[in-house]
Amino acid sequence: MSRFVPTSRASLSPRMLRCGRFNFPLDRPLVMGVVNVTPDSFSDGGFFHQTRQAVDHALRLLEQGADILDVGGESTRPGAQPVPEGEELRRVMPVLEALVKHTLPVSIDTRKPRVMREAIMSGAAMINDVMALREPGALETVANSDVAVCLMHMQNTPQTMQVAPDYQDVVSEVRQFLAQRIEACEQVGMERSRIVIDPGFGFGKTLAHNLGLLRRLDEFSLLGVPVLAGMSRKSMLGTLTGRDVDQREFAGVAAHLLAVQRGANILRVHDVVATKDALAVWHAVEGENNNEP
Ligand code: HH2
Repeated sequence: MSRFVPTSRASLSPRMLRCGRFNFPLDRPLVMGVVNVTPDSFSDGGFFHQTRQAVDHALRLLEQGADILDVGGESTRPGAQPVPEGEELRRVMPVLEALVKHTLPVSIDTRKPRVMREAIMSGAAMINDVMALREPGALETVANSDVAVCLMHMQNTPQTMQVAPDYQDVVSEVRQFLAQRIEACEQVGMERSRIVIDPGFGFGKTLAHNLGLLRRLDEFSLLGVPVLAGMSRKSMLGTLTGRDVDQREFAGVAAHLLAVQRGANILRVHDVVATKDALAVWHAVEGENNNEP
């Protein structure tokens, strides 16, 4: 396969992600390991609910090769009930504090400005927001810091998003939304080198919408910031394979490799070992330093 990159695309390709005191080169896909400190997450709810278990799990994911950890204290699965601010802080802050002591890059998965603020003060490197900083005060909170942000698209709220997802053209509507959120960030002074976008697989989308987004994921790279893809263990994989949530690892690897082929820069996954192995093969064939005879 040709390794020629058209000039317009090459000049748009982000080279570096700035996350507080961490800088990630984007010359290979990064792996974000999921750490849910919740009793009710769809994928691993209750497994890592206590601080000690969550920290051990996070350290294990790092040993397995995760580049960044995404710690969340509120499930956003379809129909999930919102968690009060105090309870979310009680879940995530001790885990964050334990991890930053080891100088580890931690993302906090939250939509609440107060949780963002406290996390940033305690050394989080990134805020991952399924609301794309639309809650009042969220944009300013992140702008007044040096952390990175992941802006995710969601139609409606977790309570209602899967009732009747509706788009004329899912790819252009999601892309337009993300372009507007990038612009909102830039207007309050955030540099693009701190911004990541995510089409939000499963967040107000049918299977056909999810597949359309994956098929045309390369169109999101044209926005000029890194693209994150998160399909790990999601119901789209269950529908395609007929498998339960704890048996979707192989399907997840396939989906995420397809995303990388279409330009994804960050993969948000539960199964780090399998993802890293797949990326090692991908990199040997497609990476910049392959040993082409
Ligand atoms: N998916 C989930 C949660 N946060 N953040 C981003 N940026 N992209 C995603 O696709 C995404 C996300 C849902 O997965 P999980 O955390 O395993 O489940 P739950 O929300 O039930 O805790």
